Amino acid sequence: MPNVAQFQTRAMTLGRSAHKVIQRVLAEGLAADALGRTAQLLDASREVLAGEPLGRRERAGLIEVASAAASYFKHFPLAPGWRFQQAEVSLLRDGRVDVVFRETNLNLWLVDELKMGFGRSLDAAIRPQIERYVHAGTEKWGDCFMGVRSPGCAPR
Ligand SMILES: [Mn+2]
Repeated sequence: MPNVAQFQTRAMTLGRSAHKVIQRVLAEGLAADALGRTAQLLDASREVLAGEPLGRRERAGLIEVASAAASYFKHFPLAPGWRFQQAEVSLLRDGRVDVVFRETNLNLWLVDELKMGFGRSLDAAIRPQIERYVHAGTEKWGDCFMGVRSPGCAPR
């Protein structure tokens, strides 16, 4: 029976892995058809988890990561015209944002700060981080900055 610390370590590994899967699939472009998307998410999850060994219940972990990433693409699609710009962007001295998107016609910018786990976007602990990113994005892009989304990505 794993203890609480082991569960937390596993949750952090799964969260970090889901971030990487989402960033990778955004960079390569999400497959247009449902079957292609499933294969793409599972392949990316398998490759990312190869570098993040879980030690136990690896197959369950693979499905959790792929499902969390799938929930991001299902629930947080971008409007037409928006494009992935870059992952792991240093907006601040003390942190990097997970994803930056750009709308090229109007030169607009948007930041996603991904959160693993359903409902975590509403956690009070996340607010100061999001507020720092809102401030930093406004300094960098001014009126062209649309804000920060904090998508809660969970297997669901
Ligand atoms: Mn994040």
